[in-house]
Amino acid sequence: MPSSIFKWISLAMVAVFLSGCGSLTVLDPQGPVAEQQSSLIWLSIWFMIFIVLVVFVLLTIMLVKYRDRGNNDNYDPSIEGSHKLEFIWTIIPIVIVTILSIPTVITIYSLEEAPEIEEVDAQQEPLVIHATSANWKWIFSYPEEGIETINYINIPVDRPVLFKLTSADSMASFWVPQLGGQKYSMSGMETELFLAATEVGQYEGRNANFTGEGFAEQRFTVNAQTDEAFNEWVEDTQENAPSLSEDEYVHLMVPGHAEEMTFSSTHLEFVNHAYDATYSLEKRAELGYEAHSPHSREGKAFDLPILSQPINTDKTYEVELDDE
Ligand SMILES: [Cu+2]
Repeated sequence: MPSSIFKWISLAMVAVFLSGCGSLTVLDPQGPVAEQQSSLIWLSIWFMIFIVLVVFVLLTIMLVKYRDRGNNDNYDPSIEGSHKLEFIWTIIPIVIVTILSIPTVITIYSLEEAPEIEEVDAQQEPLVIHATSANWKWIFSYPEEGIETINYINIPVDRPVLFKLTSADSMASFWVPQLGGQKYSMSGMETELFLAATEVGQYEGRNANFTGEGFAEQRFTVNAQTDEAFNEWVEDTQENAPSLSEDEYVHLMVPGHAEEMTFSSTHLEFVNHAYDATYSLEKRAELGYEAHSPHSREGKAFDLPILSQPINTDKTYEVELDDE
């Protein structure tokens, strides 16, 4: 019975779409940047649904009205040189693209500015956080506060955050779906991204650009907190967290994962990867680490380290190389 098979397939598809993906976080914005992006997505979707509907209605009319009725004596299929028709099918796509591009361009330009937060009376200066990607972890520096975190950030709500993105090695993509994004981070340069959260909560962030073996776990947590909680955390970190030595920092340059860490100083004191694209490669070489082909028949050359606080600087990175 084809119809009952069709019914079961549809049901299975609904189940997959509802369960597998979890919630569509992109369409659940928790800040002004993500809100602008999600309204642009919805605007485009509704406009395109409208176009698809018009096309299908016209298709149905054409199929019914001009169907073969058996009296085709006067039918001449060769129409040529109709300026009217050519004008119509040229102008319609131009109008569609124009309607889609105007709000898109306006949104793109407005995302380059610090977002305005409607809930507050006085706009605060953006909080600056340097976000550095390194295979396969995220390093965050708060230069004004003089603190650094690995794989998580705390931010105050209702205040714009200016992320200065760069990478210690591979190009990565900084993405916090519920707050907005994404934007690429590249070594030897700096890209800027404004985000803001208007609701207290925990948001998932991740690398959205495939960078090999450990990519899937290159995630971080964004904790949006009240002003008081954030300031308390900053003070507590400045007083109680250990400082980050360069010796410890270079171990973060070795590909591998890291647990959440907190420091009372930043790596910007010894390197800013936006101005030094080869730092991580030099430091890896000093530690004895060499890149190994993931396609090697020998399997993994070494186990990826999982660094935790305090970083084990005794760890050596012995690498077995292929014979060839
Ligand atoms: Cu894709």
